[in-house]
Amino acid sequence: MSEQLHIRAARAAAVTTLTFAAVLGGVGPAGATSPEDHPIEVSLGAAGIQVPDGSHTGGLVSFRVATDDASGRQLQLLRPHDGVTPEKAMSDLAASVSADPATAAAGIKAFRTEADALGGALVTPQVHEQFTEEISPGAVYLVDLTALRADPAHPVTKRLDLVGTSGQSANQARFQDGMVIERDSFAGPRFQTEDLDHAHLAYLVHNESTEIHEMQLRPVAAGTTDAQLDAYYAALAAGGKPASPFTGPGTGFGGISPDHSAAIQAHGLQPGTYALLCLVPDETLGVPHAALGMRRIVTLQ
Ligand SMILES: [Cu+2]
Repeated sequence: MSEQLHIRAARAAAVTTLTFAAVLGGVGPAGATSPEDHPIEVSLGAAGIQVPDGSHTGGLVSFRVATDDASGRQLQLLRPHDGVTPEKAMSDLAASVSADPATAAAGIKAFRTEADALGGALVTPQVHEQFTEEISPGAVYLVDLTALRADPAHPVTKRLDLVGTSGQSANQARFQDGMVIERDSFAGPRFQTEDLDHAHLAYLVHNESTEIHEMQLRPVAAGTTDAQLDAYYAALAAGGKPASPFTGPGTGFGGISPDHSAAIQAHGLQPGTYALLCLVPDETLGVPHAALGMRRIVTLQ
């Protein structure tokens, strides 16, 4: 199937799934405002994870994530499956961010079977990220993945109880201007993009792969090519210490489980050249998916 045909088929499948869910869930109250206009504001930093008090509803749920940490921070949202404790899921998530490939591979594989990864956000003081998806009522957990990497034994987390439902479903989300599909290929996991060309627009991210993936945008110098990015990863794989092509911390969307979709939008992201990367470890090899080819240079206006 050609890339364009494949993207159209994937979009149709995603829309069909979302429409079906909407029919089951009923139609939202007339005149209700979109959760995207009133996102749950999350801030990450040295003081932990801050979320406003008060009740939050399930259905179409939107988060806007910010940080005051100059090095940037990464938030991960998750929901353990029935019968799995949040402690168990978080301990395997902690293993997945280990620098040891065997530990990382076992950790991410166990985590995928124990919990739904519901996305997240990589943010800097300059770039806030908003993500919107359909989440049924119940408990979800926010995890500071940056803090988890630094101190796996002491997760910084926040439980959020989604009570009731807004009655709004994913197909009532705002129009998205393009799409990023995370998919498997014979050569390894890949990003497939459609109209990913503006820094400030909204995009639909859909994971049709069998593993968890994220979508980082790391700034690189203008004119950086895919061949240069490939050469960097080839040198790393060969055990070298190549000069980093990255000129700043990553922003973007955190890990989502297979068959999940979300709408994402960056606020404050500057036009420029970026490397689109997934640094989630491969379930077999434990190396980041980016090292297996899940990377691409994009230019955003
Ligand atoms: Cu990945």
